[in-house]
Amino acid sequence: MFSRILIANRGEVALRIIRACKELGVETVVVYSEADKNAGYLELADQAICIGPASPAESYLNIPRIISAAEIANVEAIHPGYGFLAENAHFAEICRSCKIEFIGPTVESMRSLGDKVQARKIAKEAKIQTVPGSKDGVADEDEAVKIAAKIGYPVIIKAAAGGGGRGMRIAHNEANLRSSFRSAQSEAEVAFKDARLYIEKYIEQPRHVEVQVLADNYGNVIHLWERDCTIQRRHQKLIEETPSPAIDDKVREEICQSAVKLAKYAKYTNAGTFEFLVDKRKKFYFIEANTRIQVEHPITEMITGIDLLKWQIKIAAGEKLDIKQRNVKRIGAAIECRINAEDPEKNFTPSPGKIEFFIPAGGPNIRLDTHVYAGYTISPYYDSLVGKLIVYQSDRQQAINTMRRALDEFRIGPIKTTIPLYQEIFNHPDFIAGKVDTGFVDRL
Ligand code: MV4
Repeated sequence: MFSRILIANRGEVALRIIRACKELGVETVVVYSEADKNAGYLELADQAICIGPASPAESYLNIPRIISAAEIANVEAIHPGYGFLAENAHFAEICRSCKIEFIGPTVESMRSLGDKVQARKIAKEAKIQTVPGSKDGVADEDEAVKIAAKIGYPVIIKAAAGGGGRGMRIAHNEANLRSSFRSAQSEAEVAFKDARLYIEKYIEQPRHVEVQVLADNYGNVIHLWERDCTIQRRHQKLIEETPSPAIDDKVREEICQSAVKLAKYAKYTNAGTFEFLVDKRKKFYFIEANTRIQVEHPITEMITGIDLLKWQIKIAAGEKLDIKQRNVKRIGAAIECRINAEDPEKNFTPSPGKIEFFIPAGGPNIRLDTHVYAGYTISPYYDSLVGKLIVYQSDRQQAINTMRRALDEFRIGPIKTTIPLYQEIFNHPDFIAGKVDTGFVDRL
């Protein structure tokens, strides 16, 4: 096992990594920006190194500064958390060329699966169902029109380097497709410096179901069941739950086996997630892979009893995955609400500032992953995640009841949070019935 690692991240995930390391007996070095200098979790790390100003480009995204901190602190590995540099293959390559282990998959996996056109190709080769669409990238409008004529409208244009819905367009006819293609291309070029696009048949009112996997360096791959992340707004997930209320055990087994097959075919290592869309007829299609630990990982931990962060670090340190698939049990149901410092009454405008009162939810079956407390100031420089409220119960209905109680207990102010929105959702008949699609929050 490593004796010391560096955490190249901030906020709740930095704290989550510190917690895993404490239990593993690994020393932690956390880097921070000037905006985070008073953050409480800095006290819990063995060492904290300021790497620059608030602006991510000058701190959490600044590779030379992070590598310098790692060299000075003499760490054996870097954990990137999620966001920032977590899926940056160039960063992983630099870490490894400096003889610092990057806690994540190989550079090759990050490059191939990080490119969505490439990921689609790999999935097809592995005989995993993908959404009908272009075989490769689409060079120009005319080619897009040809493919759309073949698969039928509506189609969705996506960026090969895509993320967060940028460069994504839905087209209902040829004229529509031509103009959307051009605007998607320039958007992708600006956002990712990569204008490559591909197209897929547009799946109406899909559900987003993703499968968690763990894979070691010796070819052992297991899945840890699925998470349903259908409740989103503008491509930001709000609520995640497991098991998915949208699929039965037969589909669950098939989708989880597909993820394992794909991970094995791609020679994937470390923790990863394979995302699928599920249509109204319960057919599922692979859409993309996430080569990082995800925000919503705790719900999987709660139903399986497996600590994903600890396994991520153990695998990176070269340990063998000693959990057999048949021993990955699934007990009950878990739900997570991402509590954001945003005002749901004012179109989710960010609500940064000092937290004057903070009364956490507690009691049986509740987990609260947060780095904040009364007196903490939410910075306007970073995402507005205040914490993740997670409940686990014997079944979905009990979990909903526990979440309602937790949301009722949880008091944060005077900053605005998304708690009132969740109170509404957890009393909404469609959510309670598990009958929602990706348009649910917008309609609400
Ligand atoms: C789609 C789709 C419909 N058909 N692909 C959105 C983010 C990206 N990860 C994939 N996304 C979608 N891809 C096809 N072929 C609809 C979406 C989509 C979506 C997916 C899951 C959850 C919320 C969503 C909100 C809007 C669009």
